[in-house]
Amino acid sequence: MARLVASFCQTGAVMESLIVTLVIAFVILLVGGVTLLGPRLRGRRSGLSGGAGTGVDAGRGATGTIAPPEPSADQAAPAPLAPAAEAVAPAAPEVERPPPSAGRMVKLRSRLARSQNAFGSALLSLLSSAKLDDDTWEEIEEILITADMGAAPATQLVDRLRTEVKVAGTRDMTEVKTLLKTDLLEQVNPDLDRTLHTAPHGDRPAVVLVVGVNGTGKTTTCGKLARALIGDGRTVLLGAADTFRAAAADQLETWGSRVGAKTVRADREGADPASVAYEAVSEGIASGVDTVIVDTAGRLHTKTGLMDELGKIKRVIAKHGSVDEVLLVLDATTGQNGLRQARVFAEVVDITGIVLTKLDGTAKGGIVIAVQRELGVPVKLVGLGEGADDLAPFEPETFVDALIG
Ligand SMILES: Nc1nc2c(ncn2[C@@H]2O[C@H](COP(=O)(O)OP(=O)(O)OP(=O)(O)O)[C@@H](O)[C@H]2O)c(=O)[nH]1
Ligand SMILES: [Mg+2]
Repeated sequence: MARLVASFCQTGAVMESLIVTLVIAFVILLVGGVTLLGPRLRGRRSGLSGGAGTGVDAGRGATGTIAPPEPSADQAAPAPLAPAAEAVAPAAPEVERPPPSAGRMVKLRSRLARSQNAFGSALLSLLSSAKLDDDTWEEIEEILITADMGAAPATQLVDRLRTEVKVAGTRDMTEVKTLLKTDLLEQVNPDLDRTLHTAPHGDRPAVVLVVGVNGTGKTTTCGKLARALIGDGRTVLLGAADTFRAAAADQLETWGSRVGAKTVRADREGADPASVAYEAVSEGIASGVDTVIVDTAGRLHTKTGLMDELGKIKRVIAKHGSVDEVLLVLDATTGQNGLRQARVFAEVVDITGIVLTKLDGTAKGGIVIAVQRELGVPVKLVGLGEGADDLAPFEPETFVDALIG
């Protein structure tokens, strides 16, 4: 019995030490497991909560690289939040600073020279031909007419040049070229007053009304003109009196927002254009801008409708004071059609200046001469491309130089 008890006691001690060993092994395993798994779990958590799922985070999780120590409380808050806040904030629209308008035509001269090259070189090659007889002079006249100069000015110019060449008794090309330039310049009429009246009258802004048929470039011209004026140091407000399509007001607003000019527009399509124009001038007065530019619609179902509308716009704006400029926008590529349009507009509104657009895309620069004669109104601005700053004050000398080279 005593031997049985002793053996039992011995087995109990062995069991006890076995249990203690097992408990120690279990604790070691538990601690080791937590230490190994901890970084992995933390790594995955940072990728998900960051939301960005950056390659760096994903890589950490995948490779099980030990995560950097958690930042202390005072470091934690601002550092990761700052870039996130920057990314969420809406980007403020960037307001451009357009270049001033002076000297633009000289800068854009190459556009003009490119498109008018055929005209100039054809004239010069005829003038340099061995025999300057009746047929040659007739051909010269034809070239001038083809360039949309108009029959009467073309005949006048040829008659004059013919006499001058005869009197001078010269066939020297430099001299003949000078004579041609002088005669062309006279037809373009450098003495016309081409001042664009955009300066405010005391506390009232100058008002510029832009008219013309659809597609000629009215809205583009309003936008380019606003840029040019702002480039010259003026403040401008735009009035979207083309209420035919909401897209027309959007187009104008886009131009304005690029240079920080506000656009007054109707709250619905088909609103009364005259009241939008009136509102624009009222707001221009209230906000103290220098110039208000009003864009109008070019398409109406009937000619009478369009003309009545323009007449009304002008009358309504005039309640605030005078309208300083009524600019008729003509597409230089439309030739005789453009002249017909000019006549119709001139019957309804007193046009004070012509904007000839798309002169970069036609060899028919003679339209400058024809339209000035037709309306007795000067070309004040020319469009020489689709770029934002491709609108230039018209300079007769630069124009003729570009034509003849
Ligand atoms: N190449 C060239 N394109 C021009 C010039 N001026 C305007 N355009 C283009 O002519 C097209 C018509 O211009 P808009 O300003 O929309 O014409 P709009 O007279 O306002 O037309 P509606 O609003 O439909 O009556 C646009 O594609 C302009 O980029 C220019 O001087 N040269
Ligand atoms: Mg338009």
